[in-house]
Amino acid sequence: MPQAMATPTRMRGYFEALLFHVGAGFRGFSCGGLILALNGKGVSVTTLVEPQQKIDPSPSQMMDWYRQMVLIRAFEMRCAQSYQQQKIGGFCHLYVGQEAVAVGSIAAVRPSDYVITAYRDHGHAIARGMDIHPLFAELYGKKTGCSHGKGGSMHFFDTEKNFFGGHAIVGAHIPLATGLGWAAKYRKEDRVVLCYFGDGAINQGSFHEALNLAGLFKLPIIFMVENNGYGMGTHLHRASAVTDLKLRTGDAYGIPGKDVDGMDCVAMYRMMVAAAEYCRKGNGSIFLDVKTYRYRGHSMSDPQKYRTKEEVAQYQEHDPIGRLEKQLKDAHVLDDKKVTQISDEIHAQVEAAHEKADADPYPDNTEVWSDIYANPYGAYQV
Ligand SMILES: Cc1ncc(C[n+]2csc(CCOP(=O)(O)OP(=O)(O)O)c2C)c(N)n1
Ligand SMILES: [Mg+2]
Repeated sequence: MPQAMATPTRMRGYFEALLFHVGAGFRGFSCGGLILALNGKGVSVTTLVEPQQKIDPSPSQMMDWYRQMVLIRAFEMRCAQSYQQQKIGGFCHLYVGQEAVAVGSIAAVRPSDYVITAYRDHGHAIARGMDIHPLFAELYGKKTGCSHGKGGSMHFFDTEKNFFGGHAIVGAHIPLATGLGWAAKYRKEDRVVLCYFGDGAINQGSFHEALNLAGLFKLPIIFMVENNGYGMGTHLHRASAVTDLKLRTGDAYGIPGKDVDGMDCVAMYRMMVAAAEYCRKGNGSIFLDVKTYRYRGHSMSDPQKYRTKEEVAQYQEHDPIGRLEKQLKDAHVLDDKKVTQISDEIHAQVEAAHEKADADPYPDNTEVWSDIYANPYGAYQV
């Protein structure tokens, strides 16, 4: 059927779009990068954030991102192997395919900024600069793990690096991000919060409560949905009434939204530079609908009956690592020989960290009683 043909569905779409714009005319209007929102106290005008197209990352920055993405992927492939060898207990959700999101975004902010994410957290931890040995140790339940072997795959954590996890319950960490944003603003600290979550979290009540408060208090938070199209085996179109996710935050919570190509590390970086600047200037929060894709199943135990191999292959053609590799080759800073050298180095690094963690001791039995309650006032006394 020709693209422009007016089918009943298409006609209904036009009609709905017309109604939306007429409705928007009464609430305010949007055009030319401006959002005008009417509220009870008058009119507030917010300039929409545009990606910083003029910012060209240097070849050495891009090489650094390339190495990070190759490291994340090699780490994940080793995790898949270790899971099959039953070295990893509990769930294990791999980040393969989504590497450019964590790497491009974290590269655009400062070490003092806060990072918090959901359970698919391996990529964020590595992009935040965590060493991979305590990560393997955490997966294997070892004493040397970043959460003393008691958290596992979904609970990587490093407060010294301002990485606040690793959270298993869908949407539960989004209010924590609002709390981090509130703390930064209350203490007058120049920090932004990077909060990542999946498209499955968008329909949780916690998402809406957290965004309402972030919008109300104009908190410096970049809310990022890693929109990989699926919440477990359910496609976004089967779970969300409105699938253009940025429409759900602007009018509702006064938080402007943008789409970003999450398969392109450079695009991700440019958008994040602008988003962080917007937040640091005291404008409030930003919402990014980051289009990405996971190549592996939801978790290691997913038979993936809800999608075809052809669909996965289509996305793999736009692989974020391959894309950055091509950009670097076009810029003559990378060639096939160097690609092989980097790959060999990183695979050796991953194997060494895995072997070390595998040989590490398990925690003592007494560890069962520690890290249960935070008690900043000393031992509880009756
Ligand atoms: C409150 C809650 N409900 C259900 C689950 C089970 N669950 C784990 S992951 C998941 C899907 C989430 O998908 P999405 O947010 O898109 O993240 P992705 O796995 O794609 O990264 C569900 C329903 C959970 N962990 N928490
Ligand atoms: Mg998803």
